[in-house]
Amino acid sequence: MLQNDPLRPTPHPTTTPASDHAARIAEICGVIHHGQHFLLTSHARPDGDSIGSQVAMALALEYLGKTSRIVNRDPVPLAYRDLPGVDRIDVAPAADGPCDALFVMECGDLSRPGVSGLEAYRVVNIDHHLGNTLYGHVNWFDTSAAACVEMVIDIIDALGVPLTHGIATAVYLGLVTDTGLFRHRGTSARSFAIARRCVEAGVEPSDMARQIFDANSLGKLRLMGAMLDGMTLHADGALAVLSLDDALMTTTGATSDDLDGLVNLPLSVKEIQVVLLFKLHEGAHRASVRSKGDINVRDVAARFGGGGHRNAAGLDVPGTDLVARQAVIDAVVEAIHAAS
Ligand SMILES: [Mn+2]
Repeated sequence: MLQNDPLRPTPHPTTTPASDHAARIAEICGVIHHGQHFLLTSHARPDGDSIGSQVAMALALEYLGKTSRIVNRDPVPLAYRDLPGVDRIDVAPAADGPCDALFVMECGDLSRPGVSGLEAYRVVNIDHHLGNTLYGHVNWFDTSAAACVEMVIDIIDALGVPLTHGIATAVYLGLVTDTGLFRHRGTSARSFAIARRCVEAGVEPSDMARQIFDANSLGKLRLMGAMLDGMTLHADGALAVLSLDDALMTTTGATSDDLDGLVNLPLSVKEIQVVLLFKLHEGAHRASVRSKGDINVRDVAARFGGGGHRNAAGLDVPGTDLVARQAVIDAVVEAIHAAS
């Protein structure tokens, strides 16, 4: 590749140029071939893509005769616990012991896992979120990937590891959860090609969908009802605001496991373009934002020190009172107006 080619477009500063992807994959394969024992981690409050990426990678390493340990700060969401390989995830506050490299999947920076001791290791950073700080000794960053597992399967292919049923299941988990069953922006021909390969490797789409998406607890259903009951509309009905707190969770019998995906509920209404969910939970005041189309909620989150994707982001609310909430609501309304 011609580094100094004047005709070569200047890449986005936080995006691996398309021509570098093969080089990054080769670099990662080199790290794997030269090592024997690896650590893997991903972000706190793991989702399907972080679980799928870690398990797929661990199973590929195992196929190559390598050993690995997955360390996560928070437990695997209930709906994913019975999937193959998921039982190898250790929930621990710190990573320790020797390893040849630490794979950090799906994390914009090294604080996202919420696991201590990570700085001590040779870090391989694999991520598809805008805003990655390009930390680590090796980093591969691809915002065109709809899910981190789309990157992991490229590594697995480059390693020459076959798509076993276990790996295919983990990849499919990441794919269907991060694309919202192939509905979210970023879903591409690449996503469907990978899905096809997973199905050819024995994944049953209807069984997986039932296991992953029809696995709610009664507490979650009750929490949904209570939250929707308290929903308010703003920006002429384009913005729905939901909120929950520990008291509501106790009344409804919901647990932390039940919070996943709740923010998306109002998006099924045609007129609603953005959903803002305030969560006053376990002493933290967080907000999740989801949007449709061109409404950029990542930029809104960034104004409050948060991050994410254009259509899905999160932030820490700067205070627990209504004034703090209103500041976030105002910023979202501004983003709605900017996009219209
Ligand atoms: Mn992801």
